[in-house]
Amino acid sequence: MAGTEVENGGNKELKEETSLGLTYRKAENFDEWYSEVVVSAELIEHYDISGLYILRPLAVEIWETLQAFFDSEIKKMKVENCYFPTFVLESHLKKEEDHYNGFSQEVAWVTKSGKSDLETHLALRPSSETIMYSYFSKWIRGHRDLPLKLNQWCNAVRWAVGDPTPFIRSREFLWQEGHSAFATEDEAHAEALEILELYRRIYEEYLAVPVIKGTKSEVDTFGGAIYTNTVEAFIPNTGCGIQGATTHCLGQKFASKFELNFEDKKGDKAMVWQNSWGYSTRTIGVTVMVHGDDKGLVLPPKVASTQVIVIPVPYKDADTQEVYDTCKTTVNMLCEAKIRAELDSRDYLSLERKSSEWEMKGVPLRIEIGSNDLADEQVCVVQRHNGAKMGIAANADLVEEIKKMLNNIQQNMFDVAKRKQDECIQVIQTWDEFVEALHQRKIILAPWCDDKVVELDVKEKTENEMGAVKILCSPFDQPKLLEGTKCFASGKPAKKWTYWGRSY
Ligand code: 87F
Repeated sequence: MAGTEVENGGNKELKEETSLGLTYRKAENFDEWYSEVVVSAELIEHYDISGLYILRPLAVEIWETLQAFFDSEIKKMKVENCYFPTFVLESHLKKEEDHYNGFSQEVAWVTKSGKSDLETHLALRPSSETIMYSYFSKWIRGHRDLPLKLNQWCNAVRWAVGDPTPFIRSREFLWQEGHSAFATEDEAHAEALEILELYRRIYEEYLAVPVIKGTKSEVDTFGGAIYTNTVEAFIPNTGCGIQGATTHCLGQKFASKFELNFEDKKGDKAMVWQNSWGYSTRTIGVTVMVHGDDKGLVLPPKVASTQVIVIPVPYKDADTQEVYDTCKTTVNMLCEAKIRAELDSRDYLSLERKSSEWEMKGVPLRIEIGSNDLADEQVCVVQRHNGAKMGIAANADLVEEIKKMLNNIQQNMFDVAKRKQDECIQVIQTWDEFVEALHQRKIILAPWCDDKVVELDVKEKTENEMGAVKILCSPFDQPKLLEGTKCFASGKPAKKWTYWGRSY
């Protein structure tokens, strides 16, 4: 973008001297807006192969922050990091059929080396259950080898056809995948909940995105699992739900196929209980969708690699040196207090151009310091998330003030997102109310009979009109189900409250 010349009513003008801006508006063309933001904010660059994206430093820095948090939390739980190869033998991948059949269409294969065909085809890992568990059987002998709790930070490849979306649905993504084996079923259930709570904290405490914890319906339960827990996020603009992260209780499904047996305390032969769990760079996409606006990205302070950008505003006749010096001192003061502050010292760009660039990149706070501010002994602070602008005394309290502001922004972004999510949810009782709420792009909370056939029927009935509607999850936090409540879709007795909606 730098220095491109654009025609402007006969006058050539440098584009870099104008504000950047987006072509699309979030409220009007959400999909185009999203595609434009992720590129303009320099989170990604498009790659030569469809569905693959280059993650630029801004995206990787967010990922690293989430990674640092999660990695230290799972280490407290005695999970150990490891690394298994990317390639998996066809025979291993097909060992657990339920698992393989559900996903076989998305597996990418290596079939050649140079000019010769490979004798055995190798798949690129779409997930590592089948890669790891052959070795678990080697490492688990007796009860003393349990629990075995491993995690790996890696990429995964799922060659889906259909519309790819950066971060949300890409053919290669970064994630962590955790795989554990326990002597008892109870330990597996407990871990599945403990990890889900960490996923909630990633979304709510770091990304300021409210999520709902729940269980996936039978239709969406991972084929190799006995149940799948999820944290679901909502995108108010599209009225769509999105699976944020999952923990699967695999029961003994894989264990029986991979012969994960051990000698228990009594000396009897027993089979392990397993979980697998993961979250991916999709987290970044959800954050962009929830918080972004017409000026670009809006980053929650906790994950923003630059939290405060300091911009000198020199005037021609004024003392420029003093302005620059004050800016530098301010940046140093903030950095000493562990605030991630940076100076924008580029003297070839206007204030307007710099401001819109940092706004595009979602930097939570912008401090502008000019000669007038020096005279008034203050600095001008602009908040990215709500545009609020205010003068703050440039004294010893400045650092504390900025810290407070960053904390407030983090909380405020969550509160606003939570309010929007609440507004987006509609409680319904009947089919007519369901259809009406769907037309209003609502996420629906409805009493359900818990019958798979009914879910599939709803999916089919809604397919043409507005894109198939499915169950997002049955929330752990269940509203009271009054005696005699009927399923909105089948009229049979309702068993639980369930969230329905279109989904990414
Ligand atoms: C696509 C192709 C092949 C999802 C796939 O969720 C295999 C798979 O196994 C596949 N898509 N899955 C399920 C992944 C289950 C589980 N694995 C550990 C996770 C989290 C990390």
